[in-house]
Amino acid sequence: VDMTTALGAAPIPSPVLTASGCSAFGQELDPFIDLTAIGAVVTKSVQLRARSGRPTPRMAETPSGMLNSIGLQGPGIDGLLADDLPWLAERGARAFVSIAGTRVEDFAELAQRLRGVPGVLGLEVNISCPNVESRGEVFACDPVAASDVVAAVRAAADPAQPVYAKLSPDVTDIVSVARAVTEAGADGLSMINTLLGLVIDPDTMKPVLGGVTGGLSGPAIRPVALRCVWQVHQALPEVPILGMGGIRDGLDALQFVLAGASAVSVGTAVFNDPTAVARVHEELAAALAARGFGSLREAVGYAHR
Ligand code: RRO
Repeated sequence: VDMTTALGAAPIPSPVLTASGCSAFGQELDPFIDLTAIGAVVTKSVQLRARSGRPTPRMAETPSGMLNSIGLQGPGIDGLLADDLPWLAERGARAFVSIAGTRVEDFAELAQRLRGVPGVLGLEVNISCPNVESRGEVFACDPVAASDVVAAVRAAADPAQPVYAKLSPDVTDIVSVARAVTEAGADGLSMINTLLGLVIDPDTMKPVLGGVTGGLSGPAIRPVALRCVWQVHQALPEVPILGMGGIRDGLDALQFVLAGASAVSVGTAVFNDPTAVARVHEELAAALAARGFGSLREAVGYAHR
């Protein structure tokens, strides 16, 4: 099965990528998988300045998924450019860099700083982190605010680097957000970020997370993510979709492809299995072959036809 796909114009040998936030900058997975064989390492969202994030505890497991309130912990763009991106480039791994900010200008400056950086395949514009200081900072919850960020990033970014907008499931109509950011210049869409949730400890009778609410990931959100991919592909069939949300095996990934995703990210599943990204690639290839597909491309959106 021909598993090649593309993010924008850039061809990649595998449609299976890491998901932002779950494998840092790839270093943690390097002992377990060949980072050059996966589609790309999607990095943890980077901001202009280094941040320590929200108070701990900031991860909580539930029977159906994981809740996090990390709060954008990270090295900042200077650290990313000095250490993490050279580390990936030296190994020949492709980086899809997630960028985040609180102002439109922050996003534009980050895109500017990443122009022409070796190994940087493209940008994932994180306008949907649920763990920000105010809901007003979740640009993806408002089509106009979301488009302003995407337009600024597209204008500032390297023309050779595709710009994907990462959308939030916490909206009433994800298709209108998808349409707005696409019209603003997004080359593709990443769906979905985590779903806003809460866990209370019955013993302490208080919220488990230091940040109170958090983003829910893992199997619990898979049908929500799949529904988002389906609705957006139905409305905007020409727009490439990087699908994510609870994918842990090849048949999960297959569902996202059939719904319209031309690539997928594996996030929470790596915590149980650090080989998950490579394993999902093999299982997806086998699942496509077993269903008579000669290539991944033939299967993208098949469930709509
Ligand atoms: O760092 C986080 O708290 C975080 C981010 Br930036 C995000 O986009 N999604 C998420 O679940 N957590």
